[in-house]
This record gives sequence, structure tokens and C-alpha cells, in this order.
Amino acid sequence: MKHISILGASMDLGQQRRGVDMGPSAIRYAGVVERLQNLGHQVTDLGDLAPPLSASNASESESLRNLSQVVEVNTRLAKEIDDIIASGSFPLTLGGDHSIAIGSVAGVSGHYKNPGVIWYDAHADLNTSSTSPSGNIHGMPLAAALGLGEEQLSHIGGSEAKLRPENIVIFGARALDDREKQLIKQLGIKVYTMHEIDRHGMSAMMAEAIAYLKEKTDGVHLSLDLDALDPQHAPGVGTPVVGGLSYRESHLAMEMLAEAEIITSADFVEVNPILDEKNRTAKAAVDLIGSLFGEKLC
Ligand code: 4U7
Ligand code: MN
Ligand code: MN
Ligand code: MN
Repeated sequence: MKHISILGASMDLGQQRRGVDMGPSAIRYAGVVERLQNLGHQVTDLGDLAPPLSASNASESESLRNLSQVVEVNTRLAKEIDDIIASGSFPLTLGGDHSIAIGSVAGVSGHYKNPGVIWYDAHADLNTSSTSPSGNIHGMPLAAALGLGEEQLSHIGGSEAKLRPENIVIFGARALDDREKQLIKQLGIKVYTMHEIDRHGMSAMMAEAIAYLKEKTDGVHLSLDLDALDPQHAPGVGTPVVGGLSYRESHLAMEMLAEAEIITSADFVEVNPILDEKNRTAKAAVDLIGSLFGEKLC
């Protein structure tokens, strides 16, 4: 039995398709609290973090859209996550676009000597204001956690880098920008692209990723972007990429993580109900959360 604190981060200013701020509601309507309670966990739903104080300001930089709002929300989120862990509870953050992982990783990192992360995503989210093709901050959270790019983002929750490159595993990648590929090589970040997963299978690749992280980390944050799944299984995301992980592969991944008992915090992000079909993507998120927290088929 775990004590789990659910926090909604209803943010949509890290990208340009409206509606992803409704992700936390959609995941709640898909039954996340009941699902976790039925597994015997003690769940506190802390509701949603208050939205950004000011509305989007069109005059802001195109290389870092809505910077001040993203900084403000993530600063509050980092503090909330920090407090949840300090209280002995498991923080489960519901997004919201992936820019919110800047705050969740910042809030987690101070609690571990060697924090690690599994970035379950079609993308690497390693852009900075100088490499980003879009200026969308949801493509930058992993770079910020490494201490790269705009300091207003990388210094949220403290000026130190929140993650070491060798403690990062990117899983499900298939849409990396050239500069992101360069950075991955330069820093030696471990990436399981769709190629490796197709070739050797989810079971072998996830087992390897778990062994890799288990050896060097004392806490692992799972940052799960629903666009890691193929759009067939998760259509309600802002940046869908064909050729992704299946629903079953993702289930297996979560079951293996549950069995390995390495995950100490998580976020489930990028669920956009406006783009979804009958809340399927939110339901997939809840199914995966169930598996991550120990649900068995029999
Ligand atoms: B997500 C992109 F250029 N790399 O930076 C960018 F392709 O959190 C996409 O993973 C980022 O959904 C996707 O804008 C961010 C683009
Ligand atoms: Mn993505
Ligand atoms: Mn710095
Ligand atoms: Mn992402």
C-alpha cells in the first residue's frame, strides 16, 4: 500500500494547441482515484494547481512562448511536489502539457542523491530557446532539468542541474530534432528508440533500462507523455507521431516498472480532451497508472 497524492497541473501555455489544460479533469473522469483506491492505495486528490496568474502575453518572445507564465506555474509546482515527498507521499502529477515536468522534476530532485528519470515519449524534449524549431517550452523540459538553456527555467527550484545525463533513459523516441540527436551523443544519454524496441522487444529493452537505472539511482521519476503511444491508442495528444508504442507494450512496461519497484514519482502528461475520441487517451492513461501501481490481470 502506498500513499499517493494526485496533483493536477492544468497548463496549456507550453505549446500552441488549446485544451491540454483540461487533461487532469479528463483523467479524473476516467476514474484515476477509484482505480488506485481499488488497488488498496490511500489516495489524496489535492485538486489542481491554481492556473497562471496572467493571461498569455502576445508580445513575449517567439523562442520561448509564454515564458513568464510557465516559470510562475512551475515554481509553484516544484514547491508542491517537494512538500508531497517530504510528507512521505508519492506525487502523481496529471498534465497539462509537458512543460510541467520542469517543476515536477525540480521538486523531486532534492530528495535523492542520484535522481533518475524515465522519459517515456515520442520526443526527447531536449530543445533550448536556441535550438527549438517551435519556441514551445513543452519541447524543453528535459534540457531544463539538465541545467541547459534559459536560466529562468533551469533554475526553478534551485540553480543546480536537477539530473545527470547518465541517470536519464528516454524510451519510445521516434521524432528527434537534429540538435537533440547531437546533444544525446555529446552527453551520452541512453535512448531506446522505436528501432531498438521493434528489434528486441519491450520486455528485453525495459528490463535493460531498469537494470541500467537501478544500478546508479536512488529514486526514479517516470515522466510519461501519452504521445509515446501510437496515435491509434492515444489520439488525444497535441503532437502525435505515427509508429509508436502499443497499448499492450505500454502495459507491459508499466507492469515491469511496478515489479521492479523503482518508480518514486510520476507525471502523466499531454492528454488533450479536445483532440481526443470519447476520452480514450485519458482512459489509456488511467489503465497505465493502474498497471504502474500494481494492478494484475489475474
Ligand atoms: B512533447 C518539437 F520541433 N521537438 O521542440 C519541438 F518537433 O512534450 C516537438 O514531447 C516537441 O509533446 C514535443 O517543438 C514536445 C518539434
Ligand atoms: Mn512528446
Ligand atoms: Mn545555471
Ligand atoms: Mn514530451
